[in-house]
Amino acid sequence: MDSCEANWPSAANNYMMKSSCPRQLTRPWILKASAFDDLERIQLREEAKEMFYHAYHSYISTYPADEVLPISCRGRFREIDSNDIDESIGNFSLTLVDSLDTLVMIGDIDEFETALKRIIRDLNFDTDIVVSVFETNIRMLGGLLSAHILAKSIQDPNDKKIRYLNASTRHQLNWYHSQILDLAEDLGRRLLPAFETRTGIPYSRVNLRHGIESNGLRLVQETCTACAGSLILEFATLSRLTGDEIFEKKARLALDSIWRHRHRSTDLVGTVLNVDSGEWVRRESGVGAGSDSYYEYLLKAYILLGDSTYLHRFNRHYSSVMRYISRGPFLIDVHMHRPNRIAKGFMDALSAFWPGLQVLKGDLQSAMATHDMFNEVIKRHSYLPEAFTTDLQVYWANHQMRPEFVESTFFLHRATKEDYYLNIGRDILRKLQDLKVECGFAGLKDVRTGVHDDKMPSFVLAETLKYLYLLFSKENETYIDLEKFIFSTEGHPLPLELSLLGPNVSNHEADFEDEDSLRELSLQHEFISTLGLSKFSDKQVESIDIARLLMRISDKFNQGDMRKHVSNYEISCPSLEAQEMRFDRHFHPFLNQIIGSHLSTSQKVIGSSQPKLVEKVRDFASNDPEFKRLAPIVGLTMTVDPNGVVKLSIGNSRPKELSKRIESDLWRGNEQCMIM
Ligand code: DMJ
Repeated sequence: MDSCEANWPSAANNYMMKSSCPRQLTRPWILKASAFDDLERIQLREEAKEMFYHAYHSYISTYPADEVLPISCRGRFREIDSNDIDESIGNFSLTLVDSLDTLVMIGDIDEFETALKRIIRDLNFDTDIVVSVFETNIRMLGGLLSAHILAKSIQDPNDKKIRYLNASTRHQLNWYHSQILDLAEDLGRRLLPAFETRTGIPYSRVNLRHGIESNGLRLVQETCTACAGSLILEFATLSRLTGDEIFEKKARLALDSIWRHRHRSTDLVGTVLNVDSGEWVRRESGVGAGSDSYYEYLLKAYILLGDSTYLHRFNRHYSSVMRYISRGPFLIDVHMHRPNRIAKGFMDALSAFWPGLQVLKGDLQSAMATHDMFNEVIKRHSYLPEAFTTDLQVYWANHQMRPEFVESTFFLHRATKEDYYLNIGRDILRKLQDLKVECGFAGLKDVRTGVHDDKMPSFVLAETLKYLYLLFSKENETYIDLEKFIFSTEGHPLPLELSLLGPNVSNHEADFEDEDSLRELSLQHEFISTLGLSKFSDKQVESIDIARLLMRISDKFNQGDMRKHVSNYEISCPSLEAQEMRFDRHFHPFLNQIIGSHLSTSQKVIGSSQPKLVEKVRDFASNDPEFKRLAPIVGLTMTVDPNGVVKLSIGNSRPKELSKRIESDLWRGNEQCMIM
C-alpha cells in the first residue's frame, strides 16, 4: 500500500483499485495556454448559451410562474393549482429573478432590460405566502441585488466604483432608477421578522405578509446550519447599498450565534439546531446538506467584506473538517461531539461544491482529489445521484441537474488552466443535453432507470448553465469582468468593492473567547501587514500587479533555456499564515490561487546548472521592468540558495514574536518563505 492509499478508508477499495491515487498536481504555477481545441471550446460555449436560451424561453412562456415544468410545459406556481408546498417557490417569478445576471453574463442586455421591466411592473411581495428564508434569500434577494448592481454598471460604465463590464454596450437603461433595489429592500424587510428569536438564529420560514405571526410559524423552531448561516453575503450587500445596517447586523448575529454553539473542542457544527435554545437537534457534522453554504459564506464574507473574524472562523472549521471529516477524497459525516465516530455512510451531491471552495481557500491538491472522486461517481452512473456510498454505489437515486460539480469544475479550471477540466465540462454538457425535453431540461427520478422528473429548478438557469457557459469562456469573453466579483452560493455575482460602498458593520459580539484565538488573530494581522499588503494599498500596487509579476517570473523559469535547468518541484512551505495572506480582501480569489501556488512550492534545479541559474536570476531581477518597479514596494527578493533552490520572499521585516512563531510552528525553521 503506498502512502496515498494508506489514507483512504477501506470502503473505498473498489474505487482505489480502479483509479489508484488521485492525480497529483504538477507544476501548479504554470499557466499553460490551453491545448483544448479553441474552436471546440467556442462551440461548447455557444452550445451552453443555446441550452440556457432553451430553458429560459420555455420558462418565459409560463411567466409569471416560479418555474416551468419542462415535460408538461406548464408553469409551476405556489399552492394555486397544484397544492405545491415547496417553500423555495413563492409566486414571485423565481426563475426570472434567478436568471437575470446570467442574461448579463452571456451579453443579452436586450433581454435583461425586458426582464427588469417585467419584474418592476409585476413583482409584489405583499402576499400571504410562507417561504423559506434561506431559499428566498439566496435565489430572490441575491438575484435582485446582483441585477441591480449590473444595471447600475451598464447605466454608467465609466463610474470608477462600478466599472465591471468587459464589453461596451449601446444600452443606457436611462429609465432605471434603482427600482430593483427597492424591491430587494422590501423583500429584505419581509425576511427580518424571522430573526426574532432568543439566539438571533432565524426561523427557517416566514410569511411574506405576516412575518412569523401566522401559520404556527413560531412553533417550528428547527433550522439548518446552512439555512441560518448563509445570509451574510446578500444581507451585507443590501445594507451596504441601502445604507441601513439592520440587515447585515442580523445576519452577522446569526453567524455569531452559530459560532458560539459550535462544539468547543472539535470546532465542529451539526446540521440542525433550535432557534430559541441554540441546542443542536442533529449532531452529525459534514459539508453537505444542512451545512454546505455555512462554510462557503464564512470564507466569502471575509473576501467580500474584509472582516477577519469570518476568516478566523472559517479557518478553524476548515482545520476540523480536514481533520475529522475528510477521508482521502471522501467527506464523511461524523458526530460533532465524537468526531471519530462516523455518522453517515454516504455522501450527497451538494458536497460537490467543496472542491470549488477549496480552490478559494488555496487547497488545490485536496480540491483536485475530491473533484476526481465525484467524477468517478458520474462516470459510473452517467449522472451524479443525489447521494452515494463510499464504494460509489447509488444511495439516493434522483438527479436534479444540480450545479455544484460544474461549479467546482469551473473553479478548478480557472485555477489550473488544465484542459482536463474542459474535457469533464464537455461530458457534463453532453449528458445534460440528453436531458433536454420540450420545455427545458428535466432531471431524473432515478439515475439507474433514466425515468424523468418533470422539474427544472431555477438553479439550473442561475447556476448549472451559467457555470457551464463560464467554463468554456475565456476571461475576456464574459460580458462582465469576473475578477471583480465573488459568486454567492446561488451563482449571483457580488462586487468585491462592496466594502467601500457603505456602512461597515463590524464589532462582532463574543468574537474571540479565548486568549489563544485573540493572539492568533493579531499575529495574523501583523503578518499580513508585515508581508507588505498594507503597503500595496498605500502605494497603489494592486494584487493583480503582484500576481502578474509572479506569473512572469514563473514563465521565465519554465521557458526554453531555463526549462532545461529545472529538474523538479517540491512542496516546501505549507505555511498557514502565508495562506492567510492571500485572503486579504484586496486579493481576488482567482489570483489568490495563483499566488497560493507560488507560496507553497519550491523549485529545485540541477546542481551543476546552478551558476547559470544564479546568473539568470540576477539578470531577470535587474532588467525586468515590472520586477524593478514592484520589488522595492512589496519587499520582494529573489535568490538561489546553495542547494539550487530558487527562493522568492515577500516582506523584509518581521516582528520578533511573529518570527519566532513562524520558525517554530509554521515554517519549520525556514528563514524565509519560498514562493517558487
Ligand atoms: C442552489 O440553490 C444553491 O447552490 C444552494 O447553495 C444549494 N442548493 C441549490 C443547488 O443544488
